[in-house]
Amino acid sequence: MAVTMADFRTSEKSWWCPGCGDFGVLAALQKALVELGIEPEKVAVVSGIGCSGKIGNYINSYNLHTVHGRALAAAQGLKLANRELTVIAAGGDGDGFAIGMGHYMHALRRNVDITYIVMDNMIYGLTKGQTSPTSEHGFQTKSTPAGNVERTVNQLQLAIASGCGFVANGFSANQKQLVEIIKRAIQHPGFALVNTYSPCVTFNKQNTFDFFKQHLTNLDEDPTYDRHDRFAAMKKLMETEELVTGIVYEDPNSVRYEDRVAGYPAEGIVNRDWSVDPAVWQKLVDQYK
Ligand SMILES: Cc1ncc(C[n+]2csc(CCOP(=O)(O)OP(=O)(O)O)c2C)c(N)n1
Ligand code: SF4
Repeated sequence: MAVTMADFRTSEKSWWCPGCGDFGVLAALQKALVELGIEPEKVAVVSGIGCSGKIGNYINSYNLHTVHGRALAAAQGLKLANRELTVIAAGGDGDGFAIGMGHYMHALRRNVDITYIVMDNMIYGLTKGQTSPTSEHGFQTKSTPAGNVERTVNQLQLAIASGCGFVANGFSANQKQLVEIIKRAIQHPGFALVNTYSPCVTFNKQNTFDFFKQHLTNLDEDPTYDRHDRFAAMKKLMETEELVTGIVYEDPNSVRYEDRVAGYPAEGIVNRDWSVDPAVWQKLVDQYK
């Protein structure tokens, strides 16, 4: 029987503030999975810590809520052991580009076949509004009353520079486009980054839904834009200060980590026979008596 949106809903009451951009990202992910016809028991969502990290609670699938900044490490391991699962890593800009930055860099170059959805609100939501690595230069918060003195992380440029074969940017208010982006990201062979502008309506009064509506350039509206051209993608990101939506770069020749490791079992480690001969097991146990 075909999967429906109801299959991916949970009974958990949402913790998010009314109007939070993360609702749109959750709905887009559920819709993308439905449209791809993937069953809930074939999906694992691995999230980090933050308001965004709660996404796993609201989607009926396998869920792993990891510690801060470690979603990618856990998600890659999970995928390598369970090759038949669709693995989605998810979290915030703070989770991914501050404490998780080391893992982000290496996941980009490793190219394990997972989809990474970042709910980018340019602030730390859960801890009540401090600057994050994507906060604008000069952005005032309670902890930076004189304005953010640090420069922002260009996470999309970093992704392309590090060899990522699928780089997209969504906007949680543009459901139609976000669903298409996530579907394509899941189908992409290798690591797929879906950064998504997902406004925090409670703590970020600068980068609001209206701000993004006014400033975003939609790449789908430019028929001349070639998403397979890595240099053009980089140029576009620099010109727009990463305020774009759509698939920014897609490598048609991406080869997954799994396919670059000689002899890597196609069926996944979890499917191997792990049973142990009772006599061998007893011998092992006896060694520790
Ligand atoms: C090791 C560790 N350091 C710090 C924290 C505190 N902390 C929790 S969530 C968070 C940042 C959340 O911001 P972001 O990832 O942007 O997610 P959002 O809440 O905005 O969705 C921080 C610093 C923590 N939980 N664990
Ligand atoms: S604090 Fe911000 S990011 Fe967190 S749930 Fe509320 S609106 Fe969303």
